[in-house]
Amino acid sequence: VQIKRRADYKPPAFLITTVDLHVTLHPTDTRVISTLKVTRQGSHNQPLVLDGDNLPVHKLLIDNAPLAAKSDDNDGYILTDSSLSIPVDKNEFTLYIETSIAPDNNKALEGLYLSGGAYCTQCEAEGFRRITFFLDRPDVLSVYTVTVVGDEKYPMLLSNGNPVDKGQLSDGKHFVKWHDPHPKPCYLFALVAGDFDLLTDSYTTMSGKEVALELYVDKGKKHQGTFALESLKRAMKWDEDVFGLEYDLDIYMIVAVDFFNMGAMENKGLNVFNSKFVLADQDTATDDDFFNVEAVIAHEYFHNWTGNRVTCRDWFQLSLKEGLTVFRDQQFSADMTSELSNRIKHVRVMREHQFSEDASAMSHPIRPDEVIEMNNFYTVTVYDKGAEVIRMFHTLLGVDGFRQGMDEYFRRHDGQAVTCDDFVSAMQSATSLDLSQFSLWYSQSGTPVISVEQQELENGKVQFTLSQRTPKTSDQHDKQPLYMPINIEIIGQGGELYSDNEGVINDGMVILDKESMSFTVDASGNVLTPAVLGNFSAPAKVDNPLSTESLLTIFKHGKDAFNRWDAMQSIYDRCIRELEQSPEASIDENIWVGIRSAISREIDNVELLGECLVIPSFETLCQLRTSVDVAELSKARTEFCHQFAQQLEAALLDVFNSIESKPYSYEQSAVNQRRCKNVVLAHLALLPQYEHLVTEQFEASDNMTDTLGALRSAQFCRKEVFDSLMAKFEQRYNKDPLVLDKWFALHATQPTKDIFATITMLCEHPQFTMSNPNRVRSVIGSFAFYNSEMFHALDGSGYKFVADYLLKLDKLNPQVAARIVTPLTQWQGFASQHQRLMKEQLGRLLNHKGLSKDVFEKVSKSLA
Ligand code: B3K
Ligand code: ZN
Repeated sequence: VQIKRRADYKPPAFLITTVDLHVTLHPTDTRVISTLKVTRQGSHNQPLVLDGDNLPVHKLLIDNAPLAAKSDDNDGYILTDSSLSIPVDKNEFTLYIETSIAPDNNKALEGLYLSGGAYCTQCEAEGFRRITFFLDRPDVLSVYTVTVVGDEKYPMLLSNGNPVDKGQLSDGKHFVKWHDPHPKPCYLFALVAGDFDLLTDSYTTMSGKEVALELYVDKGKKHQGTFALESLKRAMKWDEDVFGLEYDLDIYMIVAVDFFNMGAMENKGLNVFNSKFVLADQDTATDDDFFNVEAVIAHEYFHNWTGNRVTCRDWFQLSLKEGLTVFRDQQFSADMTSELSNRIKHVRVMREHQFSEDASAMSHPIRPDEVIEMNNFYTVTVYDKGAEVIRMFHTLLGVDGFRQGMDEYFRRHDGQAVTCDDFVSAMQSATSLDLSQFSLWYSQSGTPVISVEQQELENGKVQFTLSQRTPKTSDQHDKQPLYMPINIEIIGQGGELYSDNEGVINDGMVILDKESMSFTVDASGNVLTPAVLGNFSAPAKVDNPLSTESLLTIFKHGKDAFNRWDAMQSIYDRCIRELEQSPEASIDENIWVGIRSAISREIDNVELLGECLVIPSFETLCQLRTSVDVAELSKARTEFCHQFAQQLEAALLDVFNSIESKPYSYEQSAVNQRRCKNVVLAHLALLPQYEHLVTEQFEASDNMTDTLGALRSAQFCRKEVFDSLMAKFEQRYNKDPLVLDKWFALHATQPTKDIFATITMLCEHPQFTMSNPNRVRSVIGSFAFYNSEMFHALDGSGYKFVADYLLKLDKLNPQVAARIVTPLTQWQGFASQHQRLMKEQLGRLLNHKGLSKDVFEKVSKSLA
């Protein structure tokens, strides 16, 4: 295997200015003819070396002159399983290449493949080389003209840009020709052929241009597409309002397919989506699903500017488009739904998944330096931490400064393939702050820890010291101090806010740019509570040893709703720690008193209350501990949940009863109510006397949110109750795989001893197939990521089960296998008995002959 390094970047030796593709579809013999206009860059006499992944050459012409393969007596092309080297001395020429592929045998879902009877493509990051020979790198931009030929079975033949011609062919086939005037890298190429239901609409842009909107879904699913289409229009409007960015083609198409490795793909003018992020109606989609559909539709749309118009120079720069686009979709979602729940949602992702990535052997900066398989770097670090870095620009520059920086970015780089440094430099032009230290966020990996100390001085002064330290990571040992905006509130017992004597706190924010900094506050005898890193103003951990009293003060008086939620989370964490130390302990009555009064005070603020009543997930708790013994931590968490339900029974019941069920609508106030009610139901379900609430909600529900809420709660009820509701659910949704995925996942996350029998049963379910990533993720992925107790069972059976499965899956779909191997590679946080067993399975994987480079990269790093 070959390691690619960011430092080795070289500009392309040739450019391809235009591409003419002619694709005649066939399941096992699709013919691809490409005609490329090639120009040499600079003066050199290197051959033209194209990428091509196991492709044959049927015919090759240079300016119409045939070229044969190299032989002893002629200087022809050299074909390997990954490249095609063409000796040529012209500076400008037309290259004609005929090749062929077999979409029906393509189970890796990269390149051109068949998804449930429709042809579709996925080219990012390096899939175009599985379709035809090309300079498969993002800094080669070309204008595409594509002719798609197919039988009548596929009435819809789509590609990027605008349709310019179509017609019938003599052999019963037909064709459509597409032209995309915007030069693009080949990873944005797409082709789709199939028979779909079509939803159409239109959008008038801010300059009055009419854009046709087309959404293609499986036959019979038309009614489930309206929400996605409405979301698209909201996203188009938002990008005009907030960033002044307008759409640039006459048509915008979205196709939903069932077989897809990730969420969606932003191909120019022709997005291809996992149907999970398109189809939604009240009977089949939860509020979270609706949220995700809107967020992903927006994300892909926003890529049209941040990704397509301005793209990446090389794949190490991925966060240039992904971090920025995630930030944009987060801002959009916050505007469409609610700022608070959005922030909490995204911070949970950081704390559960990004922090664990940083603590593992896959730790990398948001701009990685070394890559074996690029697909392994579509990570929470590049995406979500990347978005947090953009958020810090936004914090530091302010709304207007950020907008100015963005305008400058587009002014300088529209139509180019650029780097993260180019982005920083555009931002730099919009601020008087010096961003050079800040840009360390791009190159330094790891999660910084901010420590807070408080020291009483004479004459009633208190000195606060903030210090930062980034623990070394597997990829980097030496760490430097980062430039961090830190939101801070200094709160007195009665809720009064204090300011500092030195004036380092500005607008509730301090800049920490050294190892440590101090400031003093006149406390005049008062107890002060510092709430630090409000709103998660930097992607860091905080070590702020506060008393329960102080945490309750933050909850009671904090200005920032996020801080209030966070204080509650710390209280729960602290209680769970106590139970870890002494399992028989009962939690201090004062805490229950505090929570009870919090509940009664906030009973009308269902949004905050709902979030505050969520106990931190097992995964989040792991990130706050070292050498986790899974059984011990689970036991303590479960014990805390039981005490929580018992101690707060009356208060929880009050909340439950105060929220009346209304007919379903997806609007924020209703979403908040359902959320809060379902959180409370899950607590009450731990008490046998409330089992009936669960079954009643299940029976009465008119929407998937409440139905699934009831099912989740039923996980805590008697087994008979759970089983019978699950059976009813399966019967009702037997024909809908996307809904069944929820059912699969609930089964796979049950912490029961017979889990392997259950999973085997799930894998034999008529709706299950290993070739569909959504199914695999819902069964095997859910088990590995979220069934911590059984995955980490100390007889090693969970680890072995996952490894066994991955060995089979890897042959079919390496990308998905490499995703699911993640929990196994994150052994660093666990106790030694876990580590040994996890490494044993990683060793088995590593020794396996024919392992994909996707899985190899993660497993070998993990064992290094
Ligand atoms: N850019 C794609 C992700 C491609 C993943 C390739 N393995 C979707 C997105 O981030 O919008
Ligand atoms: Zn993206």
